[in-house]
Amino acid sequence: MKQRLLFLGPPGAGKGTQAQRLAFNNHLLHLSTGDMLRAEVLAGTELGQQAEAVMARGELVSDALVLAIVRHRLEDHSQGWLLDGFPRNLGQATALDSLLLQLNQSIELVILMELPDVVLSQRMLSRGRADDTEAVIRHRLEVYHQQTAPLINHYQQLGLLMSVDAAGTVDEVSANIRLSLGT
Ligand code: B4P
Repeated sequence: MKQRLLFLGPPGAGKGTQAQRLAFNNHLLHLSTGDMLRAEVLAGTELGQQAEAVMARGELVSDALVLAIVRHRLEDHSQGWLLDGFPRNLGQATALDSLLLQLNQSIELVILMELPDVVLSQRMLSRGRADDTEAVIRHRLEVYHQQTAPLINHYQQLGLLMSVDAAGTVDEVSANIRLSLGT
């Protein structure tokens, strides 16, 4: 089993859902930038206050803020990890590459979860998180296609990308991932 993985894909594809399972079953550190940002918001920290309005609009929190959180967690952890929802643009991907170089680590696999926009919207609407209104969902999908989707090509060129069909039940998608990983 690979030890250093990224989960890439549009909002609502189930990255968080699947990353949590895979990390738990394989004793990997699960780092979700979305969860970490929501925890900061809940705790009312300065960082959380800065992130709250940006998340509510369906936009990306600043690279510097997100990087600070990830750096802190990776520096303290020398074993396997699974990054979920990070990087989300080319700037974050480049920053991650240099951080990993400093830590003498490298990405072993990028799992891309693929699902049509219409299904993504339905999933997010039924999830009902504060940032899951119709207008915000539409904007998050636009931001994904503009800023995050270029990472697909980036990791494909590096020979790290593995695509997985994210349609079906949670168990079916988990099975797709396990099959692709050969575990
Ligand atoms: P995230 O927390 O990363 O959330 P997400 O992309 O919306 O959802 P995910 O793909 O994880 O789907 P989930 O498992 O919940 O981001 C939230 C916000 O944080 C961003 O918009 C941004 O503002 C900010 N942010 C995060 N990272 C950032 C970064 N690096 N840089 C800048 N800003 C950042 O699944 C969705 C729903 O579908 C759930 O209800 C789930 O139960 C359901 N579901 C899952 N799998 C299913 C299945 N197979 N069938 C049916 N339902 C399913």
